[in-house]
Amino acid sequence: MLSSFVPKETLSSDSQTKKLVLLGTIDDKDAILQLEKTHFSSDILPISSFNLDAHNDVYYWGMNSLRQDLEKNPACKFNLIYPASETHIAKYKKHPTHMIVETPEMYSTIVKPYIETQKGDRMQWVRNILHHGAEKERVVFQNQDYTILPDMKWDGRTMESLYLVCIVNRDDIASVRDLRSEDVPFLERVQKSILHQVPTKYGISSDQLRLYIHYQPSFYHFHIHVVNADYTGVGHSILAGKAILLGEVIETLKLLKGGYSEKTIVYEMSESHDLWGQMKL
Ligand code: M7G
Repeated sequence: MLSSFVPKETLSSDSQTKKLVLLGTIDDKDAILQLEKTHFSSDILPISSFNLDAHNDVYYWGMNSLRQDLEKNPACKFNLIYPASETHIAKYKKHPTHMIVETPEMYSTIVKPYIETQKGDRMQWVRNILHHGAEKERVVFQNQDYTILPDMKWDGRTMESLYLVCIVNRDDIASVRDLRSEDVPFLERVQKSILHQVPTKYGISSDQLRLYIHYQPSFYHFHIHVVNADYTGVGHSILAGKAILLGEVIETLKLLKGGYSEKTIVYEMSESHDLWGQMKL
């Protein structure tokens, strides 16, 4: 499938994170191909040839090519979305970002009805993991509360960029807005379990894990991002205005009688988001 990809437009290109997102087609249907240059492996010196641009005293610089090997030293990680919908394309296209001040009224009149429209086909990958054994060989741990597995963003090998996604088994929590103080014991149980299971599996200490959720998320089934605290190469994913730490959510819930639906939330929204037209001031 990948070899039939015909690029037609660059959706985004980030020189800092070394990511390129292309819109193209495969058999005349839209496809999104994301490429991310992989982290250097320190075990092997991968330089195959080089040009020296200049040197001065003890300093030398130039360009080099790398010896690549698909198993031990791959050049890139790819993510392919095929067929890609208009919503997928909008998500990956660079658009200006705005800060939204969402009041409880805006949530109940604009956002909640929108979320109801997002629970269909877009959530199929979540149902596949929870109920149909998808990615089952990759599951790190599961119990009656949740399933945790490598996020599709992670290359599965570089500990510095460890990125897991924890999907809860409850389908009554579409987003943080559905959480109430009664959910605190559930969230604390999940948090405690993640902080035990992930260090056991990956040999990282529990205080080196950043646990957060997104508002707005792309997918409205409650899930927690579990990421190496040192990893900052995830763009907007960890920014204030997108990520809320799970620990903060739990502490806030202890103070809010009616839960997150009664709180004003400030967050970012891209002009490409379906809700943007209705949320702008
Ligand atoms: P989000 O906060 O809803 O949206 O997170 P975001 O993509 O804007 O962060 C959903 C998370 O699930 C993201 O980190 C995705 O990379 C991850 N994810 C999405 N899909 C479709 C899959 C999948 O099929 N498998 C796995 N393992 N992770 C996925």
